[in-house]
Amino acid sequence: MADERSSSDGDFVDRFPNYDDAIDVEQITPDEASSRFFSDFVERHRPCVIREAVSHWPATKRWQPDFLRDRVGALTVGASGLGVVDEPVVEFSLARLTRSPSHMTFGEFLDQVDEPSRRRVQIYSEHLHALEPLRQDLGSFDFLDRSALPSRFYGDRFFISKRGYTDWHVHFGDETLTAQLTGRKELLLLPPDNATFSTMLAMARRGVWKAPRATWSSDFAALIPYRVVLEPGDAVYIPMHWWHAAEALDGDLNVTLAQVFGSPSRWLADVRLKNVWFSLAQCSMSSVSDAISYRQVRPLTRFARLSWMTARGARAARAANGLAPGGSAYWGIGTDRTNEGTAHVAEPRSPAGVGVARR
Ligand SMILES: O=C(O)CCC(=O)C(=O)O
Ligand SMILES: [Fe+2]
Repeated sequence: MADERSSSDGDFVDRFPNYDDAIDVEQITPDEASSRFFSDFVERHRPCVIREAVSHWPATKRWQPDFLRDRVGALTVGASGLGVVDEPVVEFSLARLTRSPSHMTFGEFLDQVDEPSRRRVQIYSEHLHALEPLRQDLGSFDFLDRSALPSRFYGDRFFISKRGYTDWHVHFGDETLTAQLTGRKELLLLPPDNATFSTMLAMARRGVWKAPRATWSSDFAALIPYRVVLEPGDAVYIPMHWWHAAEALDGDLNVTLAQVFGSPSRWLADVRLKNVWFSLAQCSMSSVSDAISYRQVRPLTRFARLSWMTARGARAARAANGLAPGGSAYWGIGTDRTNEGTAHVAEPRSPAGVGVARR
């Protein structure tokens, strides 16, 4: 079942239960996406991979080490709340907001990618402007007007690495289109049923990648993942509430750009609805920082404290990290949308387009 064209050389994803029986994520062409993306996937909460969705973006051809070194090698990457790390990362983890940065130039980062003794190195940016000089190398999705659908939590996220691994997590408030620009990336996904959610919640608290096989519960061992390998130019739709993990393959430079968009599913994250079992309380128990992803939900009194904590976390991180010297590139700890004062304030959203209902 697993995609024949690409065997994994991953350190992590292929250790997941039932990896060999993984179910292929359904694949469609960009043309098919124009007519089917919303009706067959978004509205049904089904992931899909749109092959060659962004292969017209110049980045998918140009963003190789020599080109990047030449164009942005001198950029200082305040290498993020994550720092330049060689451990797996967990998206939305509070740790990345508070860890001290290790500034380096992008060129120095590329040196580390080249360094054979360094198996894994990764940086993460929630700021599209981080690679501002190369912005013209990015484009849009033919089948989705993102401008009509204002982004929510961390609208644009770069994952740049050698063998980078993002541990299992779930997006509570966002739909994501994750586009592969350089190198291959393997993703596993799990559907959003109750059994999966409670099993994964327990595991993710500790870090799924850290759990030795001997400690797996029978519920965890029974999970069967969906799997996809992205080639440069492909994009995968990760529906809200689908747990996922991602690993960069092959040991070369790997660049992924994840972008979010709105959809009718957003009401599923609205904790004001009594029957929403993905409650903020449940979410906050998994990790306080997960609650950040709720900041577009109108603040409720009983959640004010949590919001305040996350706003404070963001402030502390900004103070600890400062802006990268010599530019506005601001790596790893957020976009202007995470600045203090806005972290817990929900902006009224303008009406969404593309057949998207507004609550
Ligand atoms: O590319 C990665 O490492 C993580 C991707 C991801 O989690 C996302 O796009 O939401
Ligand atoms: Fe994610």
